[in-house]
Amino acid sequence: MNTKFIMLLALTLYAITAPAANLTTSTLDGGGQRATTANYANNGSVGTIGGISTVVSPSERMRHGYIGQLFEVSSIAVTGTPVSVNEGSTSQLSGRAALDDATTNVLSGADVNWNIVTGPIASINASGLATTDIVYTNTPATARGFYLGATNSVTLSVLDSNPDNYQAYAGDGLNDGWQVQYFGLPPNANAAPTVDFDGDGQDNLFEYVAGVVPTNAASMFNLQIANVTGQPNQKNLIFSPRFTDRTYTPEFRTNLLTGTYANLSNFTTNDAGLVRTNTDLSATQASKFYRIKITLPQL
Ligand SMILES: [Ca+2]
Ligand SMILES: [Ca+2]
Ligand SMILES: [Ca+2]
Repeated sequence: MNTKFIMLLALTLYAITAPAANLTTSTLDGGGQRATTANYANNGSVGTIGGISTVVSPSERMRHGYIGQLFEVSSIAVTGTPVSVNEGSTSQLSGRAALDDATTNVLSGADVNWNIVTGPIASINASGLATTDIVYTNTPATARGFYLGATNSVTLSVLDSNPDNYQAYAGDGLNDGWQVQYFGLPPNANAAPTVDFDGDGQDNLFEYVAGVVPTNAASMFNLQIANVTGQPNQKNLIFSPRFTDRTYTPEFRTNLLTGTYANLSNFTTNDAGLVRTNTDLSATQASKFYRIKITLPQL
């Protein structure tokens, strides 16, 4: 009988402490005895049957080895891992419960009932795994957890990790947030890259790369070619708008019917606000045609 009793206690102890093996235990009653002979001494113990285990951070406090524990939940705190989560990805929701006897319990995602309050969360399964929607810009999303009468919410930050994957605006080479800004939520055929919605001769793709407004015909990329006073072998290429996150490469050709554009090599650059002036220092050809290549590194 004694043997069976001790084994049962040991199993009980293991089941309670196993999830937090690094906890420091205070023993209420070691239950051991000291046995001695002429040659040796032995301090026997049936183990740390009852005690309180604590972790300072994150706060955790458990009482183990008792036959039962009467408590009420004072409050819960819930979170997501990660809190900043990519669109179309997952965040594991979980929580902690503060009990009225100063115990703090860890709550798995399955311990808590979850509701989607607002924002791009597609679903939360029975294990508390939240799956986020596809977004066109970084968007907050809030979930609420319920546990034994207590409730708390967590706000995830759903990251726009792919700028060209949103519904009908996906995969067209235009930043979805930019399309929503000017043309509203999809679908809207006017937001397509080849459309010149404002009729200024520059299509949406060009206006996006150039950084101008696609719904305002007065907003467009301008390039002027001007003489340089006192320098007959130079020409000014004056263009705007010019932004620091784009690369502007002046190109030229000497015949519009044959040949291709080549990079201008001998020129200077001067910026004044949104206006850039490239001065071609070798404008010696009888005729010379210029264009500016604009490169936007990201969508
Ligand atoms: Ca996106
Ligand atoms: Ca797009
Ligand atoms: Ca246009």
